[in-house]
Amino acid sequence: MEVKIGRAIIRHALKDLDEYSQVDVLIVGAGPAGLAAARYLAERGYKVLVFERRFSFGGGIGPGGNMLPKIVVQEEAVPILRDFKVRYAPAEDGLYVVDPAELVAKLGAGAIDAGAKIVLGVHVDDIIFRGEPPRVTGVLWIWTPIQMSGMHVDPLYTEAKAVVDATGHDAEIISIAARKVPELGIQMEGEKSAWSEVSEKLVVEHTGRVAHGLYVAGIAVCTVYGLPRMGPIFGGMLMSGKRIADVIAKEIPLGAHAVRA
Ligand code: 48F
Repeated sequence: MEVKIGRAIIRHALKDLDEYSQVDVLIVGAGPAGLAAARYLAERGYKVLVFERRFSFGGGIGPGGNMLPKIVVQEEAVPILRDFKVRYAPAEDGLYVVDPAELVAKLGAGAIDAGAKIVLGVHVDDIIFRGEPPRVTGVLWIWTPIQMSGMHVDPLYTEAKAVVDATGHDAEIISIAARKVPELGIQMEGEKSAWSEVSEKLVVEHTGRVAHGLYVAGIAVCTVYGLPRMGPIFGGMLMSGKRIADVIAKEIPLGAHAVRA
C-alpha cells in the first residue's frame, strides 16, 4: 500500500509539473489580485499557473482588518463578488463587508474551477529574460522550505508568455527585475502612506505591463509606481486582478506563440 501511495503522488505530481513547465500566464502570488487574475484569464482559455509561496492561498485576506474577521469591499467591486458567489452585507456609504474565510475559499475555488492551476509552497526567486529589447520569458522557482532553509539549491524554470507579479507589498518579482536586469528600465518608486480612497482608484488605473512580458497587479502596483497604500479594503485588489486579465488578453492573443527561453 505505501508503495502505491508514494507512486501515485510521484507520478501524478511530476506529470503536472511537466505539463505546466510552459504556460501562457504565470502568476506569482495567490492573494486576491492573483486569484482574481487567474480566474478571469483561465475562463478565457489561457493556460494559467499560479505559484504561491505559502501552503495556503488568500494572501492578506485571512487576517481581516487587524485580525477582526471582516474585510471591506466597495460598490464598484461588487460584480466581482457576485462572479465568485461571495456573500456581502452593506455597511456605510457604498461599502460592504465580507467574511475573509469565505472570500479566500471562493476566490481559490473560482480560479481552480475556471481551469487555473495553483501550486502551493513555491518561492519564485528570479526571472528569465531574452532578446533585444529584453523580454521576460519566465521565472526560476524553488520549494519554499528549501528557500527557508538557507541552503543553496539550484532552482528550476517555468516558461511563460506573461509573468504577473501579484506578490503584494514587496513587489518581489519586479524588484528582482529592476535590480538584476537594468536593461528593462524599471524604476521602483516605493509604496506611500495610506490614502485608501485615492489608492483604490490609482491601483486599478496603474495595473498593467511594466516591461515586455512582465505585468503587475494588486498592491504591488503601489510599490512599483509610488502610490499610497490602503487598509483592509479589497475592491481595488479584485478589480486590479480582473484588469490585468483584460490587459493580457488584449496584448497576448489566445494561441500566440511562446517566446522561447
Ligand atoms: O499580499 P497579497 O494578498 O497581495 P495582493 O493580492 O493583495 C494585497 C492585500 O492582501 C492587502 C492590501 C489590500 O487592500 O493592502 O495587503 O496584492 O498576496 C500576495 C501573495 O504572494 C505570495 C505571498 O505569500 C502572498 O500569498 N508571494 C509573495 N512573494 C512570493 C509569493 C514569491 N516570491 N513567490 C511566490 N509567492
